Amino acid sequence: MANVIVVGAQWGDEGKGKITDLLSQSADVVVRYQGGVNAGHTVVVKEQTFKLHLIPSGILSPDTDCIIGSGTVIDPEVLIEEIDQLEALGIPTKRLYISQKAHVTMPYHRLIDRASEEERGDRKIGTTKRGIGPTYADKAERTGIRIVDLIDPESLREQLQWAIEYKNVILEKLYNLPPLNAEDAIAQYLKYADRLRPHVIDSSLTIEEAVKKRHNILFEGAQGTLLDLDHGTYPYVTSSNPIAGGACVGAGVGPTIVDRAIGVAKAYTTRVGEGPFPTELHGEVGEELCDRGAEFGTTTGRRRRCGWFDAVIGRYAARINGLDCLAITKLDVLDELDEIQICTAYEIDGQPCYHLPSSARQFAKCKPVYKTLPGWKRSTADCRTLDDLPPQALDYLKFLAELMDVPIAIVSLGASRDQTIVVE
Ligand code: 2SA
Ligand code: MG
Repeated sequence: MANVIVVGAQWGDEGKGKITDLLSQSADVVVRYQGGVNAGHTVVVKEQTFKLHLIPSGILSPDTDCIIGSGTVIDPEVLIEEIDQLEALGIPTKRLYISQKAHVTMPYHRLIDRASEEERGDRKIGTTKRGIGPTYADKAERTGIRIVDLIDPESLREQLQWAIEYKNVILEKLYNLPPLNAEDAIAQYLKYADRLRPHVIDSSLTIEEAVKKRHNILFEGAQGTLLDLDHGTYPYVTSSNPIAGGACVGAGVGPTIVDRAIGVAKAYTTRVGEGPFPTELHGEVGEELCDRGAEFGTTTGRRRRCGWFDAVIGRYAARINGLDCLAITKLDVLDELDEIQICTAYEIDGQPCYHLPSSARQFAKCKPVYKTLPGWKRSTADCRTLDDLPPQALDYLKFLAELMDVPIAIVSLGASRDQTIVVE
């Protein structure tokens, strides 16, 4: 296995949770390196469904250490709920560790996320309203409160007192919202701190020890390449770096310890939130993909927009992440279709375009150029090797890998662990 980064190759929800869960069975350590409770992973084990937002899905493997890395933002209330939910189902959380350097989402972050989205009107991002952007904005503005401060009562008291005075001005003057009570917030976060303190570590030290012992480390990305703050479809992005490069920053390791980057992509495309989406389907086929794929947000329940596989984006993800191989998920969702389309290039004002444009205005003008392939009209849910697949499904996968110039290592055909083809 070695040290591997699992990264979303599209706009998130590619099924990284399932792939991480599979790979974490041979991992000693799983590190989540960015994002916060905006993420949502659904993992199904023995007919039990787990919805995880912050805790890496590796927690389901009993011998795996799970680290929530320094590049993440942590909403303690949600994290504690998640811990309680797992414990109630008999899944131990003793091996869950939290980086001292991760930033803490505060009540004002959630309020500001919600209020600023409303204020933006037509220019809204379609955020999850979980306070992610404002938490990262404070980190960059250097007014953030980190886990190391949360668990130090004096530090928390002093910093939160000041932060709430400062944020109350914004809440009242800018958004016309009632002020927050600092004492109430401090009391609440002191309680959260008591719950989380046993899990807090200096994570880069722990990871270094694992590297020295030649343990297998899996770096788990949330969201996806196209939602990356620097390399995604800005401004319709999240406020962190889901790309493979983000793993080094967000885990606190050097690039030399990473062996491989695996890109996870759905056999079609989805997007939740605002922003251009060239291959989006508005008619019956889009509805069918959404229904068959159960395309609803794990965190917000929002219906995801659905469309054909976009190889321009795929090639871009291969480049930005330096992908070694691919995990293609939800192939079974295409089982009933007569024909399947793949976007091989775009056209902008009648001119061909083979690379993702950086300008949001140009991207909004992109019209997909499609190649149509025949469907296979047969269930793939029980296929366990490539040879079991209908020839049309195999051709579809081959074409997709060729367009992206990345080999396929894993194909997923359903939510359960066993509905998987591992390509030898
Ligand atoms: P935010 O809340 O500031 O990160 O939102 C900014 C953009 O990032 C998108 N985003 C996501 N896209 C897909 N999946 C995500 N996680 C949840 C899920 C989303 C949900 O697994 O389904 O439940 O709605 C996720 N998180 C952030 C978001 O839609 C904005 O476009
Ligand atoms: Mg998700």
